[in-house]
Amino acid sequence: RDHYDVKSVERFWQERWEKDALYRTRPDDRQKFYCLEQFPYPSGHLHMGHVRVYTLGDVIARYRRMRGYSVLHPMGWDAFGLPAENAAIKNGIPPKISTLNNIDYMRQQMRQMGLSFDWSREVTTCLPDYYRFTQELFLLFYERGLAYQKAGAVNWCPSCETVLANEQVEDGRCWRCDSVVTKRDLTQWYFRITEYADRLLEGLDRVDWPNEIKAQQIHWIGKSEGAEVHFPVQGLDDVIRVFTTRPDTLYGATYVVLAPEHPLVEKLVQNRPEQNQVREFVAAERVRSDIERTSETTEKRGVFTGAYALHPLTGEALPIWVANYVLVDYGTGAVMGVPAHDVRDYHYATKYELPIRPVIQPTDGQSADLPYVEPGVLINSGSFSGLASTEAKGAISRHLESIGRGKPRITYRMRDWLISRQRYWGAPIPMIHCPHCGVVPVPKRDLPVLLPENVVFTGRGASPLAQVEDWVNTECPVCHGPARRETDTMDTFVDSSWYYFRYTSPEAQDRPFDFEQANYWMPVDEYVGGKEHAVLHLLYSRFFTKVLYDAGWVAVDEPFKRLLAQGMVVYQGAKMSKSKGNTLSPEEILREWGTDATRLFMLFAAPPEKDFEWSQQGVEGTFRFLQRVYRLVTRPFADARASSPEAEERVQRANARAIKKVTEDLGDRRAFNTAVSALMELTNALYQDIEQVSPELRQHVLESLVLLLAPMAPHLAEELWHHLGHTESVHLAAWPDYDPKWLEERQIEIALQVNGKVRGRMVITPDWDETRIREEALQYLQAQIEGRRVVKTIVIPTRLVNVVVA
Ligand code: ANZ
Ligand code: ZN
Repeated sequence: RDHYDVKSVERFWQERWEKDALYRTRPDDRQKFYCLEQFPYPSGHLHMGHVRVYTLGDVIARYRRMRGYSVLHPMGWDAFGLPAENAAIKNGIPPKISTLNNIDYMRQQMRQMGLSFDWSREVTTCLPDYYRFTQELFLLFYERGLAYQKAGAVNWCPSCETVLANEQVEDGRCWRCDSVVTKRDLTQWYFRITEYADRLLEGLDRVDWPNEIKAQQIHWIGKSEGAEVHFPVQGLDDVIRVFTTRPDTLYGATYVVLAPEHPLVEKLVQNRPEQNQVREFVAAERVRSDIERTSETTEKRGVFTGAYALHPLTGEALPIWVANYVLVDYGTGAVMGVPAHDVRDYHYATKYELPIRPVIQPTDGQSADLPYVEPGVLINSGSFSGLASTEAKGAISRHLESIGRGKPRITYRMRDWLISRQRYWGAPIPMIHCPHCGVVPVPKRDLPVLLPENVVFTGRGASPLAQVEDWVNTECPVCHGPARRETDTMDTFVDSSWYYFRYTSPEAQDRPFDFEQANYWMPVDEYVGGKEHAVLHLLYSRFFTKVLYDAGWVAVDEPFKRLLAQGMVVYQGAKMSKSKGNTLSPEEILREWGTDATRLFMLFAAPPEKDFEWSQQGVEGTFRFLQRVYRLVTRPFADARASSPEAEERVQRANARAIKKVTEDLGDRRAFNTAVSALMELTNALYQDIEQVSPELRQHVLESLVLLLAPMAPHLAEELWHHLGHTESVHLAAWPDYDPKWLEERQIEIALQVNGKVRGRMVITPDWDETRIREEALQYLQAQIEGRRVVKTIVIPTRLVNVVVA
């Protein structure tokens, strides 16, 4: 046969691998390697992005297994979340049923891809045997003072009908549905991630991640060093505390601004003529989204409160304003206006005719255009005049501290993680509200707090759980009086913050995971996933791991040692999406080309971190390549022919080169695309010379071709491995090795003759074949044979070329 039947070969081996439980893992005394791909949300079908991530992870896992590592390569389902609940509102199918159906279908698709997962470790976050531990972890956070309830303005997605964490608001829009996010006042549960801000920054130095993602996390955490300055309110006991990164500009402050939501606003305006105007302004601004309020193009608006604050060093009375450009949840929610040196303040002061007072001058003494935002030398700043602004920052902060009117302060942009959701399909927050005892945790022995199933999905108002009376009404675990359950569920990002621990011991019953197993397998050595989770999942998981480390549960405080952030799958130049009508169905592609050709093309067409463009010709090309490999290995050989030492040397060299290249590319370089090219070169080289090598060498190099192919085209490799006479799986075989002598460049000088007379010499290396030697020699001798007819060219590869001319 010159064409192998892809479908039946692939199906045959998939069934066999499953039957033999080939990818089951147990800790042993080999070096471990934990290879993980982000688990999918069970939407119903795999998309091409999934096919790409799981292919990349699978290649890495298979390669490490063959290198002799004990490899953990698990898969599971991030199975809670809004889409299943929205579907229930639309079609009445309970989220649990639709989710489990989707999982069955997608698991089947993954099996068809021949992925080397250890399915005995499958984890499903929406099942009670998982979410009881999500709840237990919530209780751990609560015990450690890291879970708390707080009232305040929160992000609200009007279309998802739930609150969102700050990380889930992208440019003022909901990460899930793109609606503009508004604000609501609610009491919600938070995780105190801000307590870990510095450690989340520091830990980035110890992980091998793309700089781009590290930079996004650093920016998100947003550490800002400066000072808090206290401005006493004239006539009241209150003090306005402002946060500034430029205490050196303090003498240039000409007014003070509060955020519309600042708690002092109401008190300041009481019984003043300005009160109604201020209240109207505040009410109007509060309903605006942050995106509207802070966008560059939004006009800076504000109102005077009628009240004054006293400058902490000069005692001057400065007007207090309320303005839209000050955010309540950054710094202290109040700023000092320094129009001469801050762009926003400059526009604001110009608009409302507030004084502009320069206090920083360029070091060259030249006068600068305002606003002048660079560092310089202080002027008009009392005894601090003449100091450089960098020194003045510290000097003024220290002085403020010594007189009790301020102190150095660090502010972070990151906020605590808001984890309550007013939705059904998530892990219930295991807390009870008792009229006598207050908020009481559900005792561990009462976990899980099961999701009730008799629920009406309306999609309106509070959590659907609030309407299930016999679920909500419960007994207080402390006083045994009547009490009510918390009806919010947890953000699904809580579920995915610890699933990689669960994989290490999915059967653990008395705690979320077995500490010993976790310590054997963690950290994840290679994590493959998308860039879109840079400040969501990847930040939350690092936070969780640090908390577990502090609790003494695990020995690592960074979960993912190495991160491979794969690019997108594009088709006709655009990111694939349903709305663009340019989606590809993995089902059809896999049916038409088979798994191996699809995998190989994805690996070949682009380095993993770059976008990958799907093309029909591309996959056809890899399909043909695999057929060519099949024919090469399975063709009958006539052993009678004499072997040629030159051909054998070329084959040895081609083999050694390919092994070296593929080993490097599948290892630390992760350059799968060039690994595929190396296999193509080896295949070509073998086609040239395979007939002229000894049967032993032939068997040896065909085996190494098949071994190198195994991580990338696992089915064909398995088929060919058995064809070559093996009975064990190629995926348990050892990675091929080579003798480095075959990589040494050996140079040979050969004589160039015209009609038997030596006319020159040429240096070649042993990998040159006859065609190349002939062509280069003719080139070299061009002048000597010019104008004469070449009758024939005799090539003796190790010695000479003789050109016979008429
Ligand atoms: C006075 C000043 C003078 C400022 C100057 C800047 C330049 P980053 O780097 O982002 O931390 N600010 C403080 N809290 C704010 C809030 N809640 N909403 C809006 N703006 C706020 O920026 C810190 C600076 O942003 C602070 O320093 C403050 O303005 C402003 F020549 O104080 B500055
Ligand atoms: Zn009670």
